[in-house]
Amino acid sequence: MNPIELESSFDYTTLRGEPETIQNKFKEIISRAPRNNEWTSFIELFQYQGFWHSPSFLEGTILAQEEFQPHPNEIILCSAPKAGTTWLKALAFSILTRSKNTLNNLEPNPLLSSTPHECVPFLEVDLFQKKQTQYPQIPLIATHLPYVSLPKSITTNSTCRIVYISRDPKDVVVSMWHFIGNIKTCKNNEESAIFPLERAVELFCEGISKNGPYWDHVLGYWKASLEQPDRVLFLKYENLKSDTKVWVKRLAEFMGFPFSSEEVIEDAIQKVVDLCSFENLSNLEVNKNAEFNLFSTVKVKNNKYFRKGEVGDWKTCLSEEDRKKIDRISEEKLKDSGLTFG
Ligand code: PAP
Repeated sequence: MNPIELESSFDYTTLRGEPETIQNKFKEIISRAPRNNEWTSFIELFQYQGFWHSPSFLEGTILAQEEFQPHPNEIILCSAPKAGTTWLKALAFSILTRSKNTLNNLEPNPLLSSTPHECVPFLEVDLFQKKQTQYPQIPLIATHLPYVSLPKSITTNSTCRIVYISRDPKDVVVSMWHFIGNIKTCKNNEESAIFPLERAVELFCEGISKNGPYWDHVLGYWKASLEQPDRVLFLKYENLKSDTKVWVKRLAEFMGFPFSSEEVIEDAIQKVVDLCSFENLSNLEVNKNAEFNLFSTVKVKNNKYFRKGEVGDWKTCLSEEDRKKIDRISEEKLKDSGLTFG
């Protein structure tokens, strides 16, 4: 792809810095970056600061690195793609916006009519686009950026908090393969022939996947959470699945919006859990049939973010060889870190 021909959907007119300088920086980076288009033939991945990005996300990343100024109370929801972003967005949004009335359906709840991705914008996608974010007054932003690439305004001298969600890489690669390959069932060999799962696993293990290498992404935030436990909360998708109430309570405390004793008596935590459950969200009309504009040129069907929502779905489609391969990398990469998956 010729970078000059990239059609930008970002709004350079509102920047503090010089638009041309930033655009030139982006073009310069993208013209020199290693690239790979095996996951999808229409979106190439470009390597930047050790991680792989699609061009639009990369342009937004450079804009965010130059321009983003977090609000002191901002909460940044971080994840590698397919690790639980949609769920975390829903939970954090409903924790922040909860009221007796919304939780008891006496007032409209935005999560019932908007997909979680419309409720919480992406730093490197939505903030610098021409479109308006839907709830600008709510101090929540999400990002797929690795810790090293977060704007310095977030990582240095800032009071904003970071919540990270990780997931077993075997489930991440399977989820990503379904999402990107647009393949309906992993047992259907005919469809998987479009882009074989085995090749997806190979690329993923080489570190070539959106925002990969996955293990480095996780480790960046894991280390940050050990160094600054008051600023960085590290969650696991699997724990959230098995002990949802416990972790939602912990998440609310970390975010500075703990459940009051009155709310606990009224079972508000369970109501947040139920509202954001896979079963509830995936059956809402908005998440079943609507679509949203990821970029001005790219529409995504909301139901693509709700596939199975299970722990261990990899067992239905990964070969024993691929399972061993991923587990071996996890063992090597996480050695001495104190972190395990699952
Ligand atoms: P994104 O990074 O592209 O936004 P993300 O939300 O991280 O995607 O990942 C989607 C996965 O989360 C899907 O997993 P699966 O393919 O293994 O099924 C999706 O089903 C799952 N998911 C979405 N919402 C929920 C939820 N409320 N509870 C549990 N899992 C969920």
